[in-house]
Amino acid sequence: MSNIEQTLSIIKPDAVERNLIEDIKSIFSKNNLVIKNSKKIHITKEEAAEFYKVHQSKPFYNDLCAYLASGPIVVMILEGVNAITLYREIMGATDPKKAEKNTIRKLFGISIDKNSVHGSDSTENAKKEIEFFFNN
Ligand code: IDP
Ligand code: MG
Repeated sequence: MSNIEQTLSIIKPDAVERNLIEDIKSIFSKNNLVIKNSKKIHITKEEAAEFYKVHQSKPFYNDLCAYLASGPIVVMILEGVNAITLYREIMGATDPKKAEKNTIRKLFGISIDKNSVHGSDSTENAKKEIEFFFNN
């Protein structure tokens, strides 16, 4: 039985700034991930802090929140078979240097913080993150 899931994707400021939106979207479509909803927004540091709350104890939390709020981002709901795991795979490792060949982060990521994309890591977080950006 196929397991259709939804996950949240963010194209982060470094990738929006370098006009990589269409290149990244084409990787989604090649992998049968359908964009169900999409918006380009510029969030505040407070909103970023709320979104990344799970990381509040990490040493990089402040910089991470400032970074996500530093410019426009594109938030999207992606849908497809096993979308959560599939999207994590095509994104690649958090650190672009460690990401597999042809993953989005390997192709486009600049550094561990400017790694071009976000993707939900579990069913529970996908639901929460989609609600955060789209159900209010
Ligand atoms: P993920 O995005 O691959 O799920 P997480 O561990 O959830 O990685 O971290 C969230 C984001 O925080 C990463 O995408 C990256 O931008 C940033 N980040 C993670 N680890 C570090 C670090 O060691 N230094 C700086 N930024 C980091
Ligand atoms: Mg994460």
